[in-house]
Amino acid sequence: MITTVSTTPYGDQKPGTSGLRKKVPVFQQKNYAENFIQSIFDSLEGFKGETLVIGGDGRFYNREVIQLAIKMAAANGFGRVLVGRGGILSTPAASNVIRKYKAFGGIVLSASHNPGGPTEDFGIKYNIGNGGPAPEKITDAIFARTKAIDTYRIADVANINLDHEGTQEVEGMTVTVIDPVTDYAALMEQLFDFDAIRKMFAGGFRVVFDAMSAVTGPYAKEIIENRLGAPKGSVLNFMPLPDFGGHHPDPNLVHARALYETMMAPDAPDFGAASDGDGDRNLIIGKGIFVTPSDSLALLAANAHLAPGYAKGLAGIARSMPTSGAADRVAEKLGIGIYETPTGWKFFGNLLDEGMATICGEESAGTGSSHVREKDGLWAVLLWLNILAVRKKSVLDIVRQHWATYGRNYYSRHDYEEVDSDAANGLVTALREKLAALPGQSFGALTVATADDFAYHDPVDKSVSKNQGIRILFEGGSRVVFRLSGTGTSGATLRVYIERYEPDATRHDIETQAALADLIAVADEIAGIGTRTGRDAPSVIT
Ligand code: VG1
Ligand code: CO
Repeated sequence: MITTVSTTPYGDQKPGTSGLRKKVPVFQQKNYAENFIQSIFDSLEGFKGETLVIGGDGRFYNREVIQLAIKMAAANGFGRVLVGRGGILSTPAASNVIRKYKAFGGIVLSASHNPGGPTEDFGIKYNIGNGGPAPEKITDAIFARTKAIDTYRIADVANINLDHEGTQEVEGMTVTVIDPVTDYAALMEQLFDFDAIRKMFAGGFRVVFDAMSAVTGPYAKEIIENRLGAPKGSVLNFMPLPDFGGHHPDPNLVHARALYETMMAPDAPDFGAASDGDGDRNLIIGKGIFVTPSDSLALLAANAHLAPGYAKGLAGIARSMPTSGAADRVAEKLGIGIYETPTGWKFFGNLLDEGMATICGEESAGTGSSHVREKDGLWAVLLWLNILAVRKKSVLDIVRQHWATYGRNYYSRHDYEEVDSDAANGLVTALREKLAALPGQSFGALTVATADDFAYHDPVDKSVSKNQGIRILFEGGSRVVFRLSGTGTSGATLRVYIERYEPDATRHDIETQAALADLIAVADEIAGIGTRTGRDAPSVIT
């Protein structure tokens, strides 16, 4: 039986950089998840009888919302749901399933790298038929709908069994539970030279992959250990847990500290990597060297032709605006296009669909390609392994050689988390008011060349996205960028991105924060970070 239930709007269901993210107790309010899911369906057209993909990163509340989404999809007229066994699908795997089975779209349940558990974070995101996050036009429509919603539709049936593969029926709609790993692993086998990587492992190359008790565990076990033959035990923390073992599944130097220390030890393995809660981010650490995500993007682009899936070369590279310019130098040398987009993977979709870009990346540890429409943590790890298997050099040597060829972009991001929202907004407003007066002003040895609030003009659909981050460019090419996070769930998070280009190879060994010290001081001087936020240091430095 299908029921129509009366409801009232909450008013706070605005999708951020990557879907709607809130604390679990917020999602547990009466009709809260139902309102959002119905608002998604109400914002779409033409899905009668079509396929919807549903899956999530296995965090606390995943199963409950998957049950709701299936019952509501049936009541709203979808013809088929594909759902990962146990409700599990990593974000890139969900993107692949949507594309492979020509689904109308997908619902991905995750709060990515944020902690999980009864009082931690949850999230719902809608992906369109190309497998990527819904563009702003759709997320704006969803938000508008959440403010007006008065009913939702749901099938009044018992819970669906998610733990056995096979097909069931819910009010005329079929629900097929699929293995979450199979299709994804097959895609990776098409892109990379598994034989070469297998040989490298057989020759004693040591890899360690930390799945952080999150969704990539089953994928990494199957691919790295079973198919590529890395010794058992190479994949750590491979059991997805609803609370990620109480940790932040955030693959950075703070939350993946143990991996970092392993890789800096004298007897370190050859290659260390980690992924986040939903499997779309990556951390790459070689023996004795952490590779910044911006450098990793540039390196992967420069070497991608060594993997079978990219042997024909790249059409172009796209990076988010705050990501360092290291990839720009590679694009210039390859004679291909480089695109600068706002933060958030949804902005890469059009460039990938049109064949303008092949590889994309963000400074926040996201890298991916045209194989899916999400960033893809394991993909980045496998591309690195493929490159290492072909070049037969250490990560350190490869990175150094890259810097020697292209110069080094010193880069760091300073996050001020859980700052008072009014203080953070005040800081940004004051900065905006200052922008016009900044060019020509000097701060010590640094002179401002240009200052603006980044606006993106999508070359494909011609849409314009304004207020995407304040950037201050200095003469000589250094810059600082300020923006507020769109994924946080409490207070505001101010992100300050700092970059300096160093062409001189004799100066490639400076400690990063030291190399950026003068810019860090000027960022504070211009924005008044300390005085406005009351913080004397960032919460996280990456
Ligand atoms: C952050 C990152 C951004 C990324 C987004 C989603 O957004 O900065 O680069 O696309 O998270 O990634 P924000 O608005 O907090 O800066 V994930 O792995 O959380 O889906
Ligand atoms: Co993520």
